[in-house]
Amino acid sequence: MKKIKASELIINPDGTIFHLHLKPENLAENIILVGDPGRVQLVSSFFDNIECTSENREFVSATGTFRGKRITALSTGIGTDNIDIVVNELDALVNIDLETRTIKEEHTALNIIRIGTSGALQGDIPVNSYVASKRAIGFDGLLNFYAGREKFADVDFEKSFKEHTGWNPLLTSPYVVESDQALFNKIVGNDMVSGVTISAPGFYGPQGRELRLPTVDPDLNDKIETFRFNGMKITNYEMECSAIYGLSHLLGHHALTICAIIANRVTREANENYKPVIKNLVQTVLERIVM
Ligand code: R1P
Repeated sequence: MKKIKASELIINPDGTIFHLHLKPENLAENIILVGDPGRVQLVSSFFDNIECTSENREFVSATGTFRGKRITALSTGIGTDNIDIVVNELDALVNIDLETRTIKEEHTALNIIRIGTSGALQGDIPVNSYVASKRAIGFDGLLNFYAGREKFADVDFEKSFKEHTGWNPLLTSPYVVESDQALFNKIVGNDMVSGVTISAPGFYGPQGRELRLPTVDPDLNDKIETFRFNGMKITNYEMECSAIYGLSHLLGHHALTICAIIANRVTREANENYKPVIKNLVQTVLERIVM
């Protein structure tokens, strides 16, 4: 069987995986991803007990149980480049034997739920509401580096979106990916908006924010707001969902993203004191995981 070389899969001297600093036994099959390392403590504050913790760079984790079910809370930091590390290393922890460096015969599928913050792109999505991403549009280009993504691309959606926005060819071609249907049905309730989320490769220009630098297309957010495809409209911006969905799909994991809306880019409203809104979302998701 093919051995994965040390340069391709780096294992630390203590047996933990390179960036996440986790051993296979430290990881639960139900994983809550948060961007902010400080939110790991918020998630684990609901746990019955904490079994282990880890910390390296922006990757902080805590594994424990919530009402008897084993859950890992893990921070990703910001951006899809970090998600490339997180999802590949999570997958390696369960689907690669780190000692023999070979791919395991039996595949383990993880449930990966991102709980994040986001900006709404429709005037009727209020600040403090929750948007569950039914699908995501990656402005980041990460998935274009992986073979096989064309198998699940919604080419018509992508073409229609590019036509509607007059997509600037200097920008990376956007890719469309879906959440896991079963996980979506289990976790998403009528207290959440089902949406289409854009994951942007930056917070300012890539989301149409102009401070001192103008963007190449100052009307892009207006065009995004008016885009419609088979009854779908684009609901929100954040920075990780597309890569989580795309890599999870390619690697055989179940993924879902739910974000608290902390700003509305159309009405220009924002809630700077959004922590209780996130806390409520964390509790809601944990309760639905164990249902
Ligand atoms: C930007 O401020 C960060 O906040 C959003 C974006 O996706 C980006 O990571 O999500 P988190 O609150 O989960 O980090």
